[in-house]
Amino acid sequence: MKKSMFLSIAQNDFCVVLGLGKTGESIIEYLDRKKIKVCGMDSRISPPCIKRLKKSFADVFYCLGKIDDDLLEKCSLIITSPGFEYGNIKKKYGEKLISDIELFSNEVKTPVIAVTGTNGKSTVSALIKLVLESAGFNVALGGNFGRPALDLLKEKTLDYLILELSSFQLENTYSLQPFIGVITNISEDHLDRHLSFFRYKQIKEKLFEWSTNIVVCRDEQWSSKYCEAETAKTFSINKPSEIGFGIIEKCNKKYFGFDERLLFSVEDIKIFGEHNWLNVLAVLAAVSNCTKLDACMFGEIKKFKGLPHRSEFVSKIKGITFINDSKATNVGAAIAAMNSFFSNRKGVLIAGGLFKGGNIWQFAKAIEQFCHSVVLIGSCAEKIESTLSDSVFCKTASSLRGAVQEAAFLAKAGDTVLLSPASSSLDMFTNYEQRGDVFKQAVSQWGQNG
Ligand code: UMA
Ligand code: ADP
Repeated sequence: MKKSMFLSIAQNDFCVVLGLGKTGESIIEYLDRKKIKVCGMDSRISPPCIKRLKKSFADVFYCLGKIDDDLLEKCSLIITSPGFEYGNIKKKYGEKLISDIELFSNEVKTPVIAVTGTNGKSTVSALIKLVLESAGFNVALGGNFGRPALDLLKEKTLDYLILELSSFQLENTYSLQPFIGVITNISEDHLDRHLSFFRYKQIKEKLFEWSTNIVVCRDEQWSSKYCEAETAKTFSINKPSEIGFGIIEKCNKKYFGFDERLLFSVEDIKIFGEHNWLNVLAVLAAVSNCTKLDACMFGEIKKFKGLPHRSEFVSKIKGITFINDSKATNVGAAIAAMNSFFSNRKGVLIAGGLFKGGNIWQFAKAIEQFCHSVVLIGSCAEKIESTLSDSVFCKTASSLRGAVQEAAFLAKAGDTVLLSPASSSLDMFTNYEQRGDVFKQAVSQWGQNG
């Protein structure tokens, strides 16, 4: 069912905006432009954007440090930020609860390329942007990538709008109709909030129901029914099927390919690991819906060095390579990284943090397969440790700096030390960026002091 509740808001009604971070700020700005009365609400006494909000939107009523049920009851519409954990509010007021993406969907005129999935969203979104720009298209990128979707509506004369979407942003969205919907992959994540994998997967899959064209991975268990669709462009780590993108092996070399055609060698790209081959294939499949693929676009993909904190090379010191994969906040991402960096030689993993749910046994099995040692940090350290057998040497550390010291001590020349936590950073850091930065500083300090 599609909802356009926003369109029926009367002049004297008011809306409640839940969460006063970046998204909340963009919603208030949008509603202010529409001259709609707003109450901004946040469970925090001093949410991140409050000073700027009070200055720019002095007429707005701000309810801070609590969630006021009376106001929720009286308002005509509740617009929620992705990070706001609404729990019972959804049960009680679900009929009038929407996301910022729903507001965006009611207004956007530019064709949208929507990218979701458990891992690879940001890499795929950033690459689609670069490739389309190299072909002369005017594009903007936002959503979970950082710039709130409503902010993107200010951009004029765009050919495409690329929207990275998290499950939180898809959840209370009903009217989005993307020109292209991409799902990179689906594995267990955010189970602390969605409670079951079934529910999480269902939310992600909604994107395909809404999209005119879809880009789908053939290697996923859930995806076969979508691969058959006429509107589908498919990709796989295996040989391309009749209609799809894939990896072709010829004379012991591997190539990105489409049907029988070789496009370019996997060795030509700078981003590391087979998971990034899949990301490149998803980008090629998505862009092929907009225009004919050409050598200039391939050149752009080859040049791309990757985003910070994703399988990022930090340095090689005393023969030990250090990789920062702080953005790997779930089990699937960390396994993909281990598979990339440790498949030829076992290494040292630094993992742990705030566990969001997922298959911890599968994680332990991968650690045993790929690592000779692991250093654990954060609130889930003990939980991970208890699942590991004696086949892997395990240490815990009380800080990431300490973990780097331990890992460097355990590594031999020729080894790789990989930070790929499989957990969110929020028990020890402000965000994954801060965690990655601390890792890089600790590595550099170890290099100086030994
Ligand atoms: N919070 C409270 N009380 C409130 C409201 C929020 O404590 O009343 C806390 C939440 O627990 C949350 C934090 O505040 O941890 C931020 O929540 P928010 O929705 O206000 O965050 P924004 O600043 O608006 O940023 C959000 C996305 N954040 C989340 O989904 C947690 C950003 O994605 C996104 O870039 C931005 O909107 C613009 O669209 C970040 C993210 O971590 C990168 N996303 C998760 C991920 O990628 O795994 C989903
Ligand atoms: P997202 O935006 O979905 O979090 P990113 O592109 O930021 O994805 O990558 C986050 C992490 O996920 C990377 O650091 C890497 O460990 C892992 N990753 C990236 N692409 C894939 C993929 N296609 N499959 C599995 N894991 C991936």
